[in-house]
Amino acid sequence: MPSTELIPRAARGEIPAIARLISRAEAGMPEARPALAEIYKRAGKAHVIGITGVPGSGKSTLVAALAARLRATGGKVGVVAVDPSSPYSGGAILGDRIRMTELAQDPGVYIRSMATRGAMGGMARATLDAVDILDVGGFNTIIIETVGVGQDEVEIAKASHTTIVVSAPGLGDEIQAIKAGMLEIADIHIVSKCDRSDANRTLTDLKQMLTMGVRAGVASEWPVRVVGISSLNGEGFDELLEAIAKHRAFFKDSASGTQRRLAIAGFRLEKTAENLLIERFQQSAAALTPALAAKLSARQGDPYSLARELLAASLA
Ligand SMILES: Nc1nc2c(ncn2[C@@H]2O[C@H](COP(=O)(O)OP(=O)(O)O)[C@@H](O)[C@H]2O)c(=O)[nH]1
Ligand SMILES: [Mg+2]
Repeated sequence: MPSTELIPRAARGEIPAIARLISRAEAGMPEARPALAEIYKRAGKAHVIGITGVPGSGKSTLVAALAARLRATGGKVGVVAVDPSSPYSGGAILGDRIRMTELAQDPGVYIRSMATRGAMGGMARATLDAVDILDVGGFNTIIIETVGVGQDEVEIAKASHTTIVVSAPGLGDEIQAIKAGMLEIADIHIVSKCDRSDANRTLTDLKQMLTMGVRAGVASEWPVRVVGISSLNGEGFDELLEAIAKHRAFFKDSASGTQRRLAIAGFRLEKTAENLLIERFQQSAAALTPALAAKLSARQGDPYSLARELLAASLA
């Protein structure tokens, strides 16, 4: 079925149509582009929450618990996981305290894992396309989970309305967010696994780190929140929901919200252009490379001038 014909079905919230559109976006199918362009025009209603943090910090468990809590408040919740190790299909998380099967059977919750191949802008482009598809499908809140290791992943989490960075006890002495440069991007910091006795230490360290940041002049209109949670026993989730609601309101009505929307649009534009550029280059390079490689190999030219030639010819 042509992608444009899937739009009305997706807009009615039909999961098979939504899933097919996301797959086509992920594959970068040129056929789907007019449909994705139309979807972009219709989207923009949902609140998008980006969640990142190092592997093992408890993101996926938290996302499942958060999705269940948000769902209980009424709206539909979509999850886009850019994390190949997400246990969403596993059935039970934390010894069945969070029943993924129950969540998975709820038509108001849709969880989708994105493949992390197709880098070079492709992943960010596809993830944000997926968010729009869910938005048009009537999902009121959309959570993007990315594993905070690569620059791209952290940037995707930043390309959301509310960015949450998760730190956990027991993963080393330091606050992990610092290493990956995630400390600055958070609107809300979460310390997960607060059922553990060493979580207090992580909370104190993180708060101290943030105070130092404020002293260094990194203050903003939004007072960054630090919330301790346990997905195991539900601790802290009321506070987390309240912080998210507050930031959502702030994002809607403030000058920094407007600025953030512009920054997201700029990021998205560049990532999409990057993706199209690389695709175009790879298509024509395949045909042009052999002749130029023969020249290079025979030392009838240097890598730089021949690369410039290749670039010029492939983008002509
Ligand atoms: N004690 C405790 N363990 C947790 C909690 N949340 C997650 N975990 C465990 O931490 C590990 C990593 O969780 P996961 O959600 O996959 O982390 P991710 O890699 O950041 O997505 C798993 O073994 C979880 O069972 C929690 O609230 N308390
Ligand atoms: Mg995960």
